This record gives sequence, structure tokens and C-alpha cells, in this order.
Amino acid sequence: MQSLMFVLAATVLALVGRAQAASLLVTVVDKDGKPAPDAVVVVLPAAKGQALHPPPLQAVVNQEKMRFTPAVTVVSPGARIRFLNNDPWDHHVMVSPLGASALVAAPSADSFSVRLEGKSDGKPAHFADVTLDKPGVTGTALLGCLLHGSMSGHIFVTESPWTVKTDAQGQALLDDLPDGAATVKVWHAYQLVALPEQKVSLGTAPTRVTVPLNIVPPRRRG
Ligand SMILES: [Cu+2]
Repeated sequence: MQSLMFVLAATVLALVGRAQAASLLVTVVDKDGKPAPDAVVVVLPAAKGQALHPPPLQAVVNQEKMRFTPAVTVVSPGARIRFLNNDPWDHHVMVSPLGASALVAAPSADSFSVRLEGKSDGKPAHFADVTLDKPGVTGTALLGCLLHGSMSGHIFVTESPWTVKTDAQGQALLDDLPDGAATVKVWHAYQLVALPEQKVSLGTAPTRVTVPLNIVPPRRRG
């Protein structure tokens, strides 16, 4: 009896494992066919499942050398974002939700700003925490600085726990997707016209998709 239970348990585990073993590699390229880093790949599977590595509920966006780092921060809804000023001068971070819905329960406006003093030698950097606390709200917010017009960045609050940002090779690997049909969406900060969604069918063999942007993003200052 005990061994039968063991076999049953092992079978259930194997089935569960098989039901959620699909892997998808998305490569995002620009109009010239070069890899596009910092694109966001969102996968919406038709079947239910449990994402093993959902985007975090906490993230740090640095202001360093007149840039937001990372340039694109992907989080789950309700995340807390810490803006951390590592420069010796002030920054005045402006957060502007793109699209219809505000990310934060602000009383008046959708946009808000936080001014952060510059870092003094030997002192910890100044920071401000912002919680994206509107329940269920997803979308993208543009980051800017009221003092330095050249600074820009993005926060991406995803609608799917299966969301990965492309790396330097323009690749995003998802290895914990449920089998079956899925919709793939790609977002890029400089892609102003929304890209068409792609339908994929995920199964035992790894699926590979290449998504071309129809722009060439400007190179980020190094
Ligand atoms: Cu600034």
C-alpha cells in the first residue's frame, strides 16, 4: 500500500512537472537586426500555472552619473520602489504614468515627484520609497528629472508573473511556463507604435521566437 502511494505521488509530481516545463526564448532585435536590450517580454499563458520567478515586489532605481540605473525596472503590481541618489548633487525624480491609469494612489494628480539631496562624502545616499499601491494597476511609468532633462528611465508594472527583461543579447528566457497556447507581448521604451502580439504554442520542445522592433533605439551613454 505504501509503495502504491509512493508511485501515485511520484506520478502526480511528474505530471505537475510536465505540465509546467515549457520554455520560451524570446530574442528582441532592432530594425537593423541588432540585439535590443531592455525590452520587456510579457507572456500570458492560456493555462493556469505558478510562475517560479515573478518580477520582484521591491526594486532600487539608482540615480548615478546622471542616469537612472537600471534604465528599465520591471516589478509586480504593488511593488515598492526605492529611488536612491548616489550623485553628489540633487535630483528631482518625476514619475509619470503612461497611459490611462495611475500607479500610485495619489490624491490629485497621476504624476508625482520626489527631490533627493546629493550624497555627501562618507554619508549614506539619500533615498525615497514609493509604493505602487493602486490595487491591480499595471502599466508603465516614465522617469525623468526636473533638474536634468537628459535623464530618463522607465518602471514597468507587469500584468503577468511571466515577464522578463531582455539582456545585453536581446534575449529573455522563460523556463517555467505552463504548456499550451500563450500570447507574447513585447514592450520597448523607444517603440512608440505597439508591436503586434504573437501567439505561440508551448510544449515539450523549447520554443524560440524573434521579435523585431521597427525602430533603432539610441545607444545608452556608457
Ligand atoms: Cu537630476
